[in-house]
Amino acid sequence: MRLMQSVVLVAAGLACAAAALAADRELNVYNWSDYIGETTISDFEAETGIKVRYDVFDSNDILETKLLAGQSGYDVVVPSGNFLARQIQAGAFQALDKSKLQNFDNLSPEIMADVAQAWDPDNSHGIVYMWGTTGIGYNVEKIAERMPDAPVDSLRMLFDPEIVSRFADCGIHVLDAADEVFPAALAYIGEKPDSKDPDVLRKAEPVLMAMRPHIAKFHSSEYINALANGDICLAFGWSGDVFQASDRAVEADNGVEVSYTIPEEGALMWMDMMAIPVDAPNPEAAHLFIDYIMRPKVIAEATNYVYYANANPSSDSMIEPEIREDPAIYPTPEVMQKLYINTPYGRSEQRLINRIWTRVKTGQ
Ligand code: N2P
Repeated sequence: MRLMQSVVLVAAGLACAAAALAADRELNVYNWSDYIGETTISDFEAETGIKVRYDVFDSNDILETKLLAGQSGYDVVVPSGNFLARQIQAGAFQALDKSKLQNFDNLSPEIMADVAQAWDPDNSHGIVYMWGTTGIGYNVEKIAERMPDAPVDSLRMLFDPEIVSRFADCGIHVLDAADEVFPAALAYIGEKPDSKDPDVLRKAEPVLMAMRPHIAKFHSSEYINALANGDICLAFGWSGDVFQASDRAVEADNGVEVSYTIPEEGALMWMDMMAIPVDAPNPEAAHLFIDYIMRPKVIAEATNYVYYANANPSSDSMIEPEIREDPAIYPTPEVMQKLYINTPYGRSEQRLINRIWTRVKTGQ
């Protein structure tokens, strides 16, 4: 009898150890869609033997809902800086163990200092994965047909009803990201884009409502294929996504030409940060992955594939010159002057934004 019991106990112990080992060899990553190199994940798996479960989202709000509910099951997540800041406050992340991040010093000290100042004091919770701008993507031919002198590098394309109405028939998408569209509407009327003043925030509503009847869809990822296929002619979207649309059209050889501009009134410069949830099942593998991402070759390949800038100057020499030298991807100091960042809304401001945004999207 005793012998039987010990056999059962030993067997159970072995099963537990095997399960723990399997968990050690698994990594759960939650990243933006269309936002990683072609072989980044498979290369990491081949090198480490760690199996990656890779899920995607297209909205900070969706990521935030999962994170704040807890037990997301993810080891690595990628919120934008403004969301990271308030999620740190909410205790959603563990501090990074820098002793496990040998490649941390590859990151630009200037960019990391900006990040520390704006969102993540001491850079204790996140590393910059990639960054970009929010601007205007358009179908060159369809816009020119409808308005030969269209102000393609101005927010008037979206917020001037006389102008935006001319493109409604060929299809317009706008990001479903209130924290990016409100600052743009405020920039358009000459207000501070990152304003937290409720009276100023309310001024965005009529601007957005005037645009609303002409918008086919508020969505944050469908516009890539829609632009590439010629199904829409205008999008308020993310820089690299628009370049990917242009690339897909070239590959399809369908005669569609897609272009991107940073509006002259200013544009949001956002940064997406890799961080480790406080309840991550496998923080060890998360650190391995984040360190791997900061290798110059790995991040250069990702930048080359998705057309987003990274914060790792040691990767510069491996980036395609057409990307590294494009001021819409790596802005020159002159373009940089036009860019602004955003910081988190407080609770009551967020409620106000949500209410207005729902009205805008439903058109009521
Ligand atoms: C990638 C989207 C870029 C992230 N499809 C925007 N923060």
